[in-house]
Amino acid sequence: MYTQGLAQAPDAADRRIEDADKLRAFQERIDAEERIEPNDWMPEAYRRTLVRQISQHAHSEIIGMQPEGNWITRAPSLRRKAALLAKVQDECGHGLYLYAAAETLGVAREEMVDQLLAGKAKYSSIFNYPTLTWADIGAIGWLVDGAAIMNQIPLCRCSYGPYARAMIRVCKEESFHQRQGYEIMLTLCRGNAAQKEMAQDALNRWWWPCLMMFGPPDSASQHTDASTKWKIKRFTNDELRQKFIDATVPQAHYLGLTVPDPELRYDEASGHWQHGAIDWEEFKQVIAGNGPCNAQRMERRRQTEEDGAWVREAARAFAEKEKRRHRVAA
Ligand code: FAQ
Repeated sequence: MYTQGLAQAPDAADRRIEDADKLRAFQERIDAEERIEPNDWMPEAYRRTLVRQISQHAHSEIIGMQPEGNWITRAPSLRRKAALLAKVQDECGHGLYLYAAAETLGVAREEMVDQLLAGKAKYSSIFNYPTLTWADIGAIGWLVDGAAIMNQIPLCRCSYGPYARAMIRVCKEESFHQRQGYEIMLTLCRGNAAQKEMAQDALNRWWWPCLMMFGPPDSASQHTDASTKWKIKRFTNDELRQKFIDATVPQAHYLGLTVPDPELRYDEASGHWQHGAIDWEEFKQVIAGNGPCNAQRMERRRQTEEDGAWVREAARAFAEKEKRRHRVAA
């Protein structure tokens, strides 16, 4: 027994040294701005963090089709309908690239989808708010896509190659979405008094939830430190939120709209717009499942999964048939 113990001890110590060496070499690659690729060694915590963030991101894109999908049949013109249809399809495509990026980390798409359907995986809080009027479609493009771009441009430089590359295309498409949203708002604001009021009402309802999209304040963010060290995140939640506010307030002024924050003021010294307090209790409630549309969004997603079962079955049967055909040919 004693001999066995002696034989094992150096092995364990050797493994620890080897792991420490690998960890050091990994961090050196990150610090040198090298990209980490799927077959490279990576610490388990880095892999887990990426799977968590990328899968949440993918789920957000997929659930995020619902609020706008709600208005496809009611778009006010053929031009608006075509643009909205294309936008919603783009969001679906983003979800698919992101699931594919997460799969390179060894997690199956089915597993990620199961976690979402079981209520174990998160998706962005913003998609739990209702789209009550056509102006909400303008506000989502302008503000939600605007916030998404602010968050995702730095992700194009994320240390994990497949995620960073997926983000490049996603950002290009989000930028078109943001412009189509702003153009809807501009049209409404140049319209009659009722249209302008509709635009103002949409801004009133979407402003604060959009600020929450960037995540909890830095003081309460659990993952920022590790994600920054690994260059997954390049900016903190509060830094990105501030960048979004600074970019968006002048756009609201150009539209002739009022940002629904009585404490908002421009600080000459710092060159930033200072904002009032965010209702973090509301944020907590929404991510805990108690937002205005959480139940509806999940029910719709589960129903869609059920309705699509025959498509997946047919695709699997076709793939099997093709595999057999190739085997026979070979
Ligand atoms: N909603 O420690 P942190 C879009 C969670 S895509 C729900 O700060 P982290 C396109 C967080 O997961 C929008 N949960 O976390 C579109 C964590 O919980 P966990 C989605 C949130 O990861 C437009 C906990 O709180 N974009 O809009 C939220 O360092 C129009 C502690 O937070 C992305 O996912 C939230 N808002 O920073 C589609 C971008 N915020 O996992 C359709 C990628 C935080 O421990 C129509 N993700 N949580 O259980 C990220 O950049 C980061 O994950 C953050 C959060 C910044 C969201």
